[in-house]
This record gives sequence, C-alpha cells and structure tokens, in this order.
Amino acid sequence: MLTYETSLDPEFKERFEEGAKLLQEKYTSLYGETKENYENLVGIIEAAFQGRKKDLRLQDNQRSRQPQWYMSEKLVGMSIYVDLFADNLTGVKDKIEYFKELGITYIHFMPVLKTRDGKDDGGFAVSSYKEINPKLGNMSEFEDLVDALRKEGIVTCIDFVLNHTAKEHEWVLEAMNGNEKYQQMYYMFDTYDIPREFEKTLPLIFPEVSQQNFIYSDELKKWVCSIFYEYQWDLNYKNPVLFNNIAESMLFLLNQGVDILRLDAIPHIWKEVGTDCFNLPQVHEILSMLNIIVDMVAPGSIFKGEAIGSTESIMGFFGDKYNGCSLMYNFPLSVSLWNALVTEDTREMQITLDRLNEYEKNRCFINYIRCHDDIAWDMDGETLRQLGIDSTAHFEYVTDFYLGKIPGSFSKAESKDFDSKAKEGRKTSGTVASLCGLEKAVEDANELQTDLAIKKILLLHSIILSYEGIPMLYGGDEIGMFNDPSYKDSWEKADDSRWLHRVSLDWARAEKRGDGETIEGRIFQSLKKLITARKSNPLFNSSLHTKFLETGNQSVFGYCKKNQTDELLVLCNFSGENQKINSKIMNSEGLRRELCNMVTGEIISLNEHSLTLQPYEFMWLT
Ligand code: OTU
Repeated sequence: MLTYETSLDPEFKERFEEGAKLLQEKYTSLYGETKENYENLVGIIEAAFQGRKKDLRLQDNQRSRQPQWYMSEKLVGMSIYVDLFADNLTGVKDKIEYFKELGITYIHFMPVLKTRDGKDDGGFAVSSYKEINPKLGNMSEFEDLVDALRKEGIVTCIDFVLNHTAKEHEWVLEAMNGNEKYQQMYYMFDTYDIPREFEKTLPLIFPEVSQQNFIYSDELKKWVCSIFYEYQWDLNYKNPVLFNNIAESMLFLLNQGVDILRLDAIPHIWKEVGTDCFNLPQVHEILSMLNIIVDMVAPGSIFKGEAIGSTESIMGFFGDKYNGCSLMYNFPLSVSLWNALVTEDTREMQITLDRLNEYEKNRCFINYIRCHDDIAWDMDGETLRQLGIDSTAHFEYVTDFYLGKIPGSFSKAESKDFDSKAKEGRKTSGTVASLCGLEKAVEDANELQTDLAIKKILLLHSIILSYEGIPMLYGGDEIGMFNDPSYKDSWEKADDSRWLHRVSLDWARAEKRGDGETIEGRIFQSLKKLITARKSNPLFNSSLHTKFLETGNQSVFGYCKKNQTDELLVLCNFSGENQKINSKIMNSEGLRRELCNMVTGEIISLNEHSLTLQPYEFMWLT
C-alpha cells in the first residue's frame, strides 16, 4: 500500500490511485492472474515514487496542470552524440552557452548508457540501463548536467532502447549461467522449429550485415532472436518479469531528471509467429502500461516514439493521457524534403503530409531534416503511385542523385546496401551540408554553388522550424559540417555508413559562427534568426495545425497556420530558378492583403498580380 505522505500532496495521491487501478486491469488482462509479479511491480513503482527528487516533483505538478507543455513554440531541439560534440558529459556542460546562443531548448542525447565493448551500434547495444557509458562520465555527472540544463530552461531527452539489450547485459549473463528466469526474458529456443516459423514472415532490418533474425548461441546452445545486429538480443515482453525490470529501469532513468524518453524501435517489441512482428496490438498495451506508470511517478515526463513505417503506424502511436507517445518522429517529412530537393517538385510532399493531417489526433511531430540514421527511401510508394511514378525507378534515381552519379548532382553521400527482402529499401547517408551540395561547392571553390547550397540548407531548416511540431536539428548541421569518411578506418564502424554523418563537431569551424562573412556564420546566424522568430510568435505553437496551400506552382510548397489574432503563410521554393505564384491563390485563402516577411522585414502586397521567389527562397509571412 501507499506510504508516500499524501497529506503533503493530494494531487499525487489521486493520480497514483487512479493509475494503480487501471494498471492492474491491463496487467492482468495481458499476463493473467499473476499476483506476485504485480505486487513486485507495485513495489518498484512505490520505491521510485519515494525516490523522486523534490524539484522534479514540483515540475511534475506544474506540468500536470499544463499537460501540453511540450507544445510550446519555445521548444527547439538538437540531437547530439556526447563524445562527438564535446568529448564527455562535463565537456557538454561547458558548452551550454553554445546551445543558448543558438536558442536550443531541448537536447536529445544519443545513447548515453553503458554499452558492450567493440561494436555497439552507436550506443544502441546497451549493457546496463543504470550506468552511464564510462567513456562519457558517470551517473552523477549526468544528473548534474541534466540539472544544469533544466536551470537554463533546456529539457533533456535520452534514448530508452527497450526492444533489445547487448548480449553482454547482466540479464544475458545470468541466462548464460543457466538461470531459466533470465532465459525467459529473451526469445531463446532449444531447437530451430519456432525460429523457422518466425523467419517465414519476419523481414530483415540490416540485410547488409545479417541475413537472419535468429542466431545460434554456442554458449547457450540455443537459438536467440536478434532482429537488429547479432549482438543485440530481443527482449521478451510476454514475460511479466521482463516488463517489471524494464519499468524499473525506465523509472530509474526518469528519476535522474530526464524529461523525454525516446522509445527506440518501439513497434518491434512484441513478436508473434506468422506476422511481420511490427506494430502488433500488444505493443500498444505495453506502451499504455508504461504510460500509466510514468503518470504515477513522473507525470512531467513524456515519450517520443520512433516508428519508421507507414503513415498509419506512425499516427497510431499518438495517444491520450494513458496511451501512446506524446511525440513522434515525422519520418515522412524528412524523406519528402530530400525528394523534393532533387525533383524540384513538392506534390509528393504535400500529398504525403496531407495524409498525416487526416488523423484527427492530438499530435505533435518531431520535425527533422536528417537524424543519426540514414534516409530510408521507399517506405511509402503510395503517393508516388498516385502521381503515376514508378517508385522503384524513382528511388533508384534519387539515391543515385545523392551519390553524385547523376550529371548536375550537387550532393555527396554514401548508400547502404540494398536487399529486396528487407523491410527498408534504399538508404542514403550524409550530413545536411554534404547532401545539399556545400561540401562539393567548397571543394570546387565555386561561389555560386556555395551560395545555392547555403540557401538549400536554410530552406530545409525553415520548414522544420515552421511546420507544426517541434524542430529537431542535428548537432553540427548548424555550422554546415561535412561528411566524415574516416569511419572506414575503424573496424567497429566500417560496415555502417551511418557514421559518415555522425561527425565530430569541429570547434575551430564553430568559432567562426559569429562572423557573417564565413560559411559557418551565414548558416548559424540565419538559423539563430529563424529560431528567435519562432520562439517569439505563438503561431509556431505545436498545437496549431498546418493547412496546405495550393500554390499553383509545383516547385513552391505552401502552408498556413492561423490563430484568433494572426496568420502565418509559409512559401518555399524548391527549385534552382525563380518561381512565380499567382497572388489570387492566396487571396482565396482569405489571407490579409498585406503581409510582412518575418525573415527580411519586407512588406509583401498580395494586391500585386504575382509573387516571385528567388531560387531556394522561403518566406515566413505574417
Ligand atoms: C533504431 O532504428 C535506431 O535509430 C538505430 O540507430 C538503431 O540502430 C536501431 O534502432 C537498433 O537499436 O532500423 O534504420 O521502425 O526501424 O527503430 C533504423 C523502427 C532502424 C526501426 C528503427 C531502427
């Protein structure tokens, strides 16, 4: 029973009791009557509840009164790898001013927990949920950093890799010692019979390195499920003991002060023979229980889900109080942006995004241009088919374009191997600057191309900074960092081209960010201006939905947002030529006749017959 001094805080008591009731129902319906396990779980929750720090509880209470705190226009994110950004956690603490200078208020630290030695999938092969990777520091330094960021108004997100652990995790080690209780926390089989059935319908995720989803462990003399790399072993959520352990790990991390947990590979956590083991209904049951538990202990914290799949699967993850994720990666936007940049045609983007709009849900996207992963192309051929385009040929062209194989291509990139049995098809790796042509232009000392590349970089950022949701920059892109092929010299990384764009921040280049004459300064200062504009105008609040505008010009992407007092019209020219749009089109949207370009301060009159946008120009009109 509850022992927390509820007299101090009746709100907590109420929330706790409501949650506990619901949790028990769900737990029993998934796991059956299993009193001992349920009581253990309650014990875990109570202990975490007692252990939550006072300042975090205070914040929990504030946020409970304002549950959509994360929709604020003031939230602007950046993802970084701690070591690549500033060597270690204390290094990052010394760089807080850098985030503040740009206006970043949300930091997603790529995996910070302890991982296996050697290959660790960029930190996604976790060997302990309770220890920080010793190369980065320790838990008290992490807590200290999170506190310091909170004091500066910056929220923290970390990865919670809950589909699998490294095969060096202590749970596996126990399993290796013959402890059946631990063996049941993974998918382990004595014979190949069940794995064979699974393999019939389970797609491959990394076909270039692994052609199977089950591997044979000589130590265990068992077949083990491992859908990502062979050293990442899938956790078995059919076992309530595993669920309890995961809940405990989650609460431990939240009690370090983390605001947002990124649920890595969430659609994959439940497996059933005869299915593709992707986004099964039980995934949502597990997620719902995790939500309830968070609401009981740390109601100021939220989940960010990562589902690289169909529109339907992504949107299905948004939920209400006790369900789903508050934030979801807007993976279709990222792919469409890169597609539009090559084709100079924004129709695919509009149709794809419009499909997201059809879901009348409480939604908040994480909008990004690129992330630490590759750009995975042909996930949604549906829109292309609608446009009468053959998606296979199309993505072949687009990937070749980014590889620099097509005459006139501006980009430098690498691809990942392609396998037709794979769930994800063609993939492209590269930084924003290199994909946009800056690397090539600088190499060629071509000033005109340099200018155009910078414009492209800003154009893409202008969209993630104004489209509905939270923008997420990738650390280093704000100064135009180039691809770094040196990963090929490291045996741990050489077989994974994603390292091409997970680059070390070059602080010598960052030093130039204040000088508007330099490339770094041009990008950084322009982004800073856009971020400032976003944060000072409630039209950018994530609760306002985006409405698309038929601009009558394929190359010009347009959308607007309105609140009671004001309106925002965004126009983006994806072509390398001047583009005109007819003002009448905008008049038909009932927009004001005179609008101000927030970026340049210029007044734009819609009374003129047409409006011209320069190559890759964008306008934020209010
Ligand atoms: C995630 O990505 C991470 O973002 C990757 O960096 C990891 O390698 C991986 O999980 C394993 O931890 O396959 O190409 O539907 O497809 O979670 C990206 C979601 C991935 C998965 C996605 C996965």
